[in-house]
Amino acid sequence: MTDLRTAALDVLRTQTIELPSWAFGNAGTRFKVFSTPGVPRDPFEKISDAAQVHRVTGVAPRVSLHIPWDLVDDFGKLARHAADEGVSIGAINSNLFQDDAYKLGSMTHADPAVRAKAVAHHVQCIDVMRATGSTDLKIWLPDGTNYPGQDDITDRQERLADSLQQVYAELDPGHRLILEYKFYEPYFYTMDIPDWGTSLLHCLALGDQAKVVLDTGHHAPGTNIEFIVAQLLRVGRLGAFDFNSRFYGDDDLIVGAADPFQLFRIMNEIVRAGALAPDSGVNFMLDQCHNIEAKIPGQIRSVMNVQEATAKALLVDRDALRSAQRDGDVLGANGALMDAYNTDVRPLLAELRESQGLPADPYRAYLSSGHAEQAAAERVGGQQASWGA
Ligand code: PSV
Ligand code: MN
Ligand code: MN
Repeated sequence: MTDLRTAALDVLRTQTIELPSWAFGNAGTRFKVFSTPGVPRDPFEKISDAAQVHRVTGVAPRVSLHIPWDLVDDFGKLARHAADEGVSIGAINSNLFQDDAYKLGSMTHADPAVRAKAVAHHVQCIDVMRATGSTDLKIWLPDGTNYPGQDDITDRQERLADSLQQVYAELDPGHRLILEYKFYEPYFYTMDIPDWGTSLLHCLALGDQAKVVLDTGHHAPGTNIEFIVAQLLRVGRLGAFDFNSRFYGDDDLIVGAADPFQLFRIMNEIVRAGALAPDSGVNFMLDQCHNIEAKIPGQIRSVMNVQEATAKALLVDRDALRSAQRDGDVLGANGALMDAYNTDVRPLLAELRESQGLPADPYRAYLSSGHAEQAAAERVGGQQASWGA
């Protein structure tokens, strides 16, 4: 156990988690967006708030941007601001879901002029990557249809493949195109990238710089997500996670809140494959909205939940697990996993943080820092982020 603990601490020291800029603005559902005092008024303040999370956790050094939500005149200045705050710019998310032209599709649209507009938006995003030092272009394709017969399923795939190819051709050598899937919403009959298989097929056709993004909220209830993780890791195509949790649909709740055991099972596959290392090519991102809870503490809690699931996965006695599996010892093998899952890892994580000069409890440290009160006093008219933006 001591060796496992020491080895776990060594790996945990290298873990990083990327935060979404949109988690710091006001968010809501299509029914209501609640506003919170002190929310950021612009992308610069979103980055400053993300930096607060990094300051107390030490493991959240990057911030994903969403374009055009985070559009600024000078992206070099935004990147410098991030650096001054001790963080950097992570994935650049494109946005194909808030434009009237895309009602019947964007990259899949029957009209070549609409497809060209969608491709041009990605060229703009790649320019943002160049200006900010970002390496990941993240595409979630909201295209789909609502009624059988509305459009030709295969033609839409061909048009999508062509549009993606045009975007891919614009990437620089160090860039990646990471492609997300989602089984429903905003369309309800077909989505053009509904599942990991479709995303993977497009990535394989594009080339080595294309990888799949797995958003934990984007599957049918009951889907075995860790199986998908294992499969994508096998073929070197798991590019990133969008972590969140869900009870029903794409709820975007705090990761690990609804089903901490699922998060542990996912991280167990990651650890098994050695995919936690910073050079593994897997970007651990959050994609969440804090509709009713405080935003910075919500992100801190999310980061801590990922750390806890990771620590538990690192405590799995792999030798005992392997030998039980080899012996066909069903309950012994399951027990090896459950022993790790049932371990209280909070003391281990407190030890880790203190050894790095960080607060043992980042959540409490932030609450007592006075930052929230100060932001509420200084900022008036916070920006509405996410769906209503
Ligand atoms: C879509 O549901 C999604 O998961 C994509 O990643 C979007 O870009 C993001 O949510 C916005 O919150
Ligand atoms: Mn997502
Ligand atoms: Mn989503």
